[in-house]
Amino acid sequence: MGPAIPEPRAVWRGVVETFRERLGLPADAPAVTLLEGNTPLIPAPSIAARIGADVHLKFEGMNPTGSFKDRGMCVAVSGALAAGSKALVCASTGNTSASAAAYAARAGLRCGVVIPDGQIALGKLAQALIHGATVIPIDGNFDDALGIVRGLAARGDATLVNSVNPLRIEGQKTVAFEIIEQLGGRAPDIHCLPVGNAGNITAAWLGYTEATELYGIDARPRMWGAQAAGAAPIVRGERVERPQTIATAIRIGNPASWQGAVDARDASGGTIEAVTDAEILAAYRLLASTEGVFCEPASAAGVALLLKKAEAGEVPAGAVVVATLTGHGLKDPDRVVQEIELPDSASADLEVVAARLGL
Ligand code: AN7
Repeated sequence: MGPAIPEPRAVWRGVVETFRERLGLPADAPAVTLLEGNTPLIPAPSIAARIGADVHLKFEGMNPTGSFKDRGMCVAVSGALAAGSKALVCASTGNTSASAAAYAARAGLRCGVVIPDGQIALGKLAQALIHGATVIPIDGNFDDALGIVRGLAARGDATLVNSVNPLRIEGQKTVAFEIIEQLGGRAPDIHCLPVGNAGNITAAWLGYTEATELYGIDARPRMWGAQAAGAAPIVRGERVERPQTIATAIRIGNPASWQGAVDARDASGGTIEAVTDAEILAAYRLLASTEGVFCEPASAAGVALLLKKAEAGEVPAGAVVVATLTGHGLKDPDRVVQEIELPDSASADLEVVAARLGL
């Protein structure tokens, strides 16, 4: 007899089955799942040492389609199936469309996607197309696209799966449950994350709020939201007609969950502030080069804000900080190619290679 095959260490059944009691789905809703969720909470010792706090990265880029959207999409698509819907629609800066397309393929539903032409990172567009979505690029921005799909959904033609669909928020709130479990039964002191359409900050805050009852914990984090300086309507207190930023995921001028973000900020004693593209890219590079974690530019915005506030002396010593990294770095190959220098070719010779390596 050979050695015994070990039991699986844990059986993860995905967001819908794990949290079904708390998601507001009809009891007979099927679970459409790609086993999303259960993403790692990765310690960030280098950033921690730099700012004198206990920093962890909730790497949502480890979800099946490479972003946090899967956490809410699985619930929204499960709900759409339960309701007898035949088609999904969404507007997107990229990740929502990738996720919607994948879950639609899984569920056997049609998926229509409306995007701002030329403003979607290549990896995300490729995902939407390979999963079989019908993609319509428009000569407008995300906010225009959202207006169009809201209109389609209102006509009853398809289920809207942007985060204005409450089931998206229900699914995304589960990130807070996982963080509390992964921190050993406590909430962080501070939770940093990027803010675009503002569904995610709304959802995370809802999760922490529910967790006070679910887990009997009495502390919720301060929510620190980061908007890109060229797309910072909540910071400025007014719509931005022509949002601009290299962080295309959060190039949004009129967030649908604006009020949810303001409520999360105020109820948590937190803040929503702007970071420049240069600050976003510095955090993006720092995460990759010192922590070994490669996220997409928008995902680095929360860390950029953390670094900025640490610089200003606004991060209490020893604070437990969680930063959500919302999407994987491979989503946006064009950006990373602009940030690196591609190496010249060398002859296939050991000595030449050794010399180039400085070995
Ligand atoms: C990587 O895909 O809005 O504040 O249409 O892709 O909940 O909008 C994406 C948003 C942060 C902002 N990080 O989250 C879309 C879309 C990444 C993102 C955000 C997005 P919200």
